[in-house]
Amino acid sequence: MEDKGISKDEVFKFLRNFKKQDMTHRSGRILGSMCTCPHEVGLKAYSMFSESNLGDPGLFQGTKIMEDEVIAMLGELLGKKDVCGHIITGGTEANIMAMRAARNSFRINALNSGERDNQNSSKIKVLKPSKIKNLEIVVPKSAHFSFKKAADMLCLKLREAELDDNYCVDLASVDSLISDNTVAVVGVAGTTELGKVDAIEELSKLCLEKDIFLHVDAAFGGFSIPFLNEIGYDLPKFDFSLEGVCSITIDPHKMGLAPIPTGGILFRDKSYLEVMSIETPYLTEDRQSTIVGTRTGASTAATWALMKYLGKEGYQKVAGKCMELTNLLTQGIRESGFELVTEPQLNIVAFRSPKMSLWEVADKLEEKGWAVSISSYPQAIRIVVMPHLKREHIEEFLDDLKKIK
Ligand code: 0PR
Repeated sequence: MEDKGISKDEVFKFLRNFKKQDMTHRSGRILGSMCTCPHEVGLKAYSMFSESNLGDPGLFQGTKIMEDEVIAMLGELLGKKDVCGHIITGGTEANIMAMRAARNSFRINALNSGERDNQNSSKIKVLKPSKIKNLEIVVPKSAHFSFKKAADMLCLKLREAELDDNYCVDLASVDSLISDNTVAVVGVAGTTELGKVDAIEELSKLCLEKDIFLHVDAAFGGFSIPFLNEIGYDLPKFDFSLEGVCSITIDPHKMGLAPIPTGGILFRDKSYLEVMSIETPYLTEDRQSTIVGTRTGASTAATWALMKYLGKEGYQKVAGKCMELTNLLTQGIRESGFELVTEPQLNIVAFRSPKMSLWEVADKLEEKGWAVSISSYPQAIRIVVMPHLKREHIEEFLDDLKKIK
C-alpha cells in the first residue's frame, strides 16, 4: 500500500483493466457456470442496502422484516409458508448449516433419551460434544462437495450412497448405509453435474420411518422445479409438502437471478435454528444461529425485490426458456454425432464424443472461446443452460461443435 492515495480516475482505470481480464456471462461464452447475469432490479436493491448488517438485526429492522418476508415467500414456494431460515452466502453455507442443525438436534435427542421435541425450546441443553461420537451423514455420490466441507468441519463421517442407472441416488444403497449414528440423509433436487432430481418422496418415507433428519439440496433446482411444474412439466416432488423433509437449500444466486452471494436455508421449524444458536451478549438480538456473524442485508433486499418484481410469471418464463434452449442444445448435440450421457431433467446437458477423448473435445471448444466444464461422474462435457444464454449463443456453439467433430 502506498503512503498517499491515487485519484479516483486512476483507481477506476485500474479497475477497468482488471475487469477486461474477466469473462462476462453476458458474452454467452460461459457455459459451465451455475451463476448468471444478476437482474438489474436485484442489483439496484443490493446497492441500496449495502450498509445493512443482518448480523445485528436490531439496527436494520426494515431489512430484518424483508428477510422474514423472503423466507416466508420461499417457504410458500416450497410447500410450507411458516418455515424458518436465513438468506446467506450460498449453497455451501446452507448445506453446512443444515448438517449442523441435524447433528445438534440428533445429540439433543440422544441426550434426552431419544425423545424428539421440536416444539419446546426450553428443553434445549448445553451439549457435551464428546458424549456422542462417530456421527455420520449419508449423501448421494452426486452430492456437491460442500458436504465434504460440512463433514470435515462438523466432525461427521461422510458415507456416499451409490447412484442408479439414471444417476439419481439409489434408495437401497442409502438404506444400507443408515446406522444408529446417522444424523442426516441428504437428497439433491438438481445435482451439480447432471441436474438430476433424486426420489425425495421415497427418501422422505425412509427418513420418517427411521426418524432421521432429511435435508434436500435444491440450491440449483429450488428456483426452477416449482415454476416448471406450474407450466406443465412433471418433475418429482422434493419440498416441505413431503413430511420427512426437515430442511432445504435454495440459492437465489443461481436460477433466482440474484447478485452473488445470495443463498437460502429453510428449516421446517424453529427448533432447528435454536439447536445451533449461540449467545451474542452485546448485540441487539441475544442469540445467533448463522455461521457467519456480520452478514449482508443486501442479498436479502435483492431477493425480496426480484421475487416481488418478477412474480411467479417472471420466474416461469426464465425457467421455461432455459428448458427450451436445453432441448435445442440436446437435439443439436445428437445431430452433430455426439452422445448425451443421460436425458436432462433440468437445464444441464452432459455429453461426450464417441471418437475423441474428453480432453480433446474440451480443448477444441476452449480454443474456440467456449468455457465449458467437465463432470466427474460420469466424465463428460457439461453445459449449464443458464438464463444468460440466448438462442444465438446455443446456435453458435452447435456450429462450432459440428466443426470439431
Ligand atoms: N449445492 C449444489 C447442488 C450446487 O450445485 C452447489 C454449487 C452448491 C450446493 C454450493 O453452492 P455455492 O457455490 O453457492 O456455495 N454449484 C456450482 C458448482 O460447484 C457452483 C458454481 C457456480 C461453480 C459458478 C462454478 C461457477 O462458475 O459447480
